[in-house]
Amino acid sequence: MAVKKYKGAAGGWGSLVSTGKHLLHSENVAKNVLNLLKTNQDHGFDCPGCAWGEEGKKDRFKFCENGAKAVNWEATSRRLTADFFDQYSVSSLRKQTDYFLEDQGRLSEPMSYQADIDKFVPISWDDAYALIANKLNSLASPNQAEFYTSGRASNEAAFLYQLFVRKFGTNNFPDCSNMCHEASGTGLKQSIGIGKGTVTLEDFEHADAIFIFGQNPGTNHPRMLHTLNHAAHRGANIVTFNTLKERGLERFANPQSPVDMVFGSSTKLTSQYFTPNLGGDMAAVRGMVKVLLKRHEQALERGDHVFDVKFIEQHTSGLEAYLDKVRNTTWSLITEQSGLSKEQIKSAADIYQHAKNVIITWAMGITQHKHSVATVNELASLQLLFGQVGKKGAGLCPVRGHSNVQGDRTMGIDEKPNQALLDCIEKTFDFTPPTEHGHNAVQAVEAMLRGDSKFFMGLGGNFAAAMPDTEITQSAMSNCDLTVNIATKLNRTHLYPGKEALILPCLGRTDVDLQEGNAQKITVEDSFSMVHSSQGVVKSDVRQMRSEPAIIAGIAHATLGNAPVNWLELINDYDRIRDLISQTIPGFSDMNERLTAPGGFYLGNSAAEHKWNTESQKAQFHDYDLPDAIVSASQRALTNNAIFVLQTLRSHDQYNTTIYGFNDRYRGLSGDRNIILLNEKDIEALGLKSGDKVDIEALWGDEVTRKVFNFTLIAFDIPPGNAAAYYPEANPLVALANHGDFTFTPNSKSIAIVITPAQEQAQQRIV
Ligand SMILES: Nc1nc2c(c(=O)[nH]1)N[C@H]1C(S)=C(S)[C@@H](COP(=O)(O)OP(=O)(O)OC[C@H]3O[C@@H](n4cnc5c(=O)[nH]c(N)nc54)[C@H](O)[C@@H]3O)O[C@H]1N2
Ligand SMILES: Nc1nc2c(c(=O)[nH]1)N[C@H]1C(S)=C(S)[C@@H](COP(=O)(O)OP(=O)(O)OC[C@H]3O[C@@H](n4cnc5c(=O)[nH]c(N)nc54)[C@H](O)[C@@H]3O)O[C@H]1N2
Ligand SMILES: [Mo]
Repeated sequence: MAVKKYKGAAGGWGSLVSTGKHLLHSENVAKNVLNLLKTNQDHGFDCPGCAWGEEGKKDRFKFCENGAKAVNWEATSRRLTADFFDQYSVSSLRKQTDYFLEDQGRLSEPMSYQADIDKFVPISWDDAYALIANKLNSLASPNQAEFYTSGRASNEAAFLYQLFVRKFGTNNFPDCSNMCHEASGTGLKQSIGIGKGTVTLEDFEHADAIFIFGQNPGTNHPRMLHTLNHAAHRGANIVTFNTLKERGLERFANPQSPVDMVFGSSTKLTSQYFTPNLGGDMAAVRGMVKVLLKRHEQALERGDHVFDVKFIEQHTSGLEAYLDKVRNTTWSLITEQSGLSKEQIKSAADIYQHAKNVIITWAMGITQHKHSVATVNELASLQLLFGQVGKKGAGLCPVRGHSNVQGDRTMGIDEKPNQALLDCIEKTFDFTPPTEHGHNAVQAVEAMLRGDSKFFMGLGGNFAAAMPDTEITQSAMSNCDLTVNIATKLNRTHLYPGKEALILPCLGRTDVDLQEGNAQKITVEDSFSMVHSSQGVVKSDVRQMRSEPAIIAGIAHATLGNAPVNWLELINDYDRIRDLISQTIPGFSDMNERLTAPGGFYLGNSAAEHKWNTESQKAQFHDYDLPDAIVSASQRALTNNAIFVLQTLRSHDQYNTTIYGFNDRYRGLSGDRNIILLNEKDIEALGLKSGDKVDIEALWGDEVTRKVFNFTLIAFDIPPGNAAAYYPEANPLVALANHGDFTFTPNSKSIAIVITPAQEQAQQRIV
């Protein structure tokens, strides 16, 4: 384990060196240089990295360092074949790291699990489809099957998947969004009547202030740094609320700018950086509103106003109840919970008040807490008070994770579908889809554990590693009769097979997808509701890989025959799938034609047009109390104050559960992922020192012991009482029942833990 403070700006030469290393590691250098030049271009593919949008400009390079890692990781020339599976039993593979599993290369033939020898052996595609169809058709109820989706699936794949599953008869659609931005969708729907962000990329060019909450764009949305860089150069204020001092939010050297690269110059991005306690953002925003409310009331006495009274009058409902709640929230609670002083909160309020146009962005630091929906409501309320929704340069911007997670939901991957969508499906396909709500990700695990659900299918992703309570989730998988994973790379989920199991190898975003000799394109929707096409460019050695739409169609055909569509015909030309999407999904009329426009087409946003699809038909203020403390007074007393709130987060060298390497460059950490960051004073108070090995136990009020062992303690710039460790290594600490109000999103950023010196006899666990 090495710790060395990172002194440079984000981006810069470090990014280029790292991009080069990952190119070499892919063993496909020449091809991948060409691939990178096609990333996010009109006739290329959508970056399989994040869901940030594309700027319209004709830049030659539209990829970032971490997008490059994603491309190289997928477009490797290494192939995982039956020989590999013959060498290793499943139990022996479990002892390997996540890095090892994925680094073996691309899955290249369908494999089936043989429990008697504990190995995967080859199976033909037809036999695999038949096995799935037989299992599904013999279930006592369609609700005994779970159909997971990870957000990389294209619109075409997602549309076919939901159609197949609904015709089969269930709404059991657990998806990665359940662990991710679910609270953004839920909270925004309650506040402004649509569960998507209201801004477009162009709005960033007109914002005077950009407030960034709980997000680490330097690592997770690096192309956002270019947008912030432009904004900072224009003189816009960037205000950051992040529990950690993240380098990527402080300074940026543009790797695509010759001046920055040659002269070593960089731009200061954040003008004010606040480090609230984990889960303290709602209190911080409440504090800002309290400051601004007082100023507004003083202004009223002079016959003036601070809030946008006209907007409030015309467009909103619930103001008085909300303001009463703000008045009644005490400063002592606000400062205690946020960990910020009244002065700090005032200075944030100053910037907010004096900016004409404000954008608020956020990600997992806001959405993975118990009170995430209420926090999203609070962010929306602040913007509504100032009419900062639906005007140029302003709005609400949840920055999505997976490159098509927003599109998958639009296509109907939704365990709680609205009736309008179901009516549209019924109209196009002439069958009545199920209306009963299905399982989200947590409910799916619970149902599999109980034995109520007997079948699991994953369209991408790494369910068993991404979900909390690792051991429990893994045993839920093993409890199934049949598990099926459609995947590009081997991962931990595949190592927890049901009684029977299949791994089905698929093409990725970068691969050429040939059907009937013609290259097909797919489509995705970014964080800004832009739908555009993506076409793979790598003519790789595909062996037996099939495209996701083809696999879904094959399974659907085997299970349902030609109902409600001729599945196999659709696959010959994906335009046919898009014609069905046009007929079914609102906003997608003439999809094939509109896709020909450079950059694709904009879906629109009702709130941005000041149409409020809420119950009151107005934008709605919500008057929640601030949440209970994450750590209770009795827990504090019981542990003699040696209790911390832990967040689990991403390093610079990973994509969710995919580990590219061990260098968390901007945090200056390398070599090890089993680490925990703590304030230096907290380490001292524990009687320990940086570098010591510790065991970490979660405090959750049930019988289960949740513990990870031999983590290295590291002193870090983090507020006292707060801690950070990597996901997925720390996932065993999150109880399945520790989830967000209204959403069931695991509270991956608020886990009460105690830390003790590592026991000598402690066994190292592999997560
Ligand atoms: N390279 C790369 N890109 C990715 C991903 C990846 O793993 N690798 N994952 C993709 C996915 S699916 C997603 S959802 C996004 C995730 O993007 P992020 O949300 O940026 O991901 P996290 O690493 O979880 O980072 C959370 C950030 O919020 C801060 N934070 C945590 N809790 C709090 C809090 O309570 N308050 C405040 N103010 N700050 C807090 C943390 O310090 C950290 O900087 O990125 C997407 N893009
Ligand atoms: N503790 C903790 N847990 C978390 C989080 C956290 O911050 N903390 N974050 C949560 C979040 S935000 C998310 S989104 C989830 C992510 O959960 P998932 O989306 O389930 O996980 P990923 O790691 O993105 O999935 C990686 C796998 O996807 C497969 N794959 C990659 N590309 C493709 C493709 O094109 N097609 C197919 N079919 N398969 C492909 C590969 O086999 C790879 O191993 O994890 C959540 N879990
Ligand atoms: Mo995510």
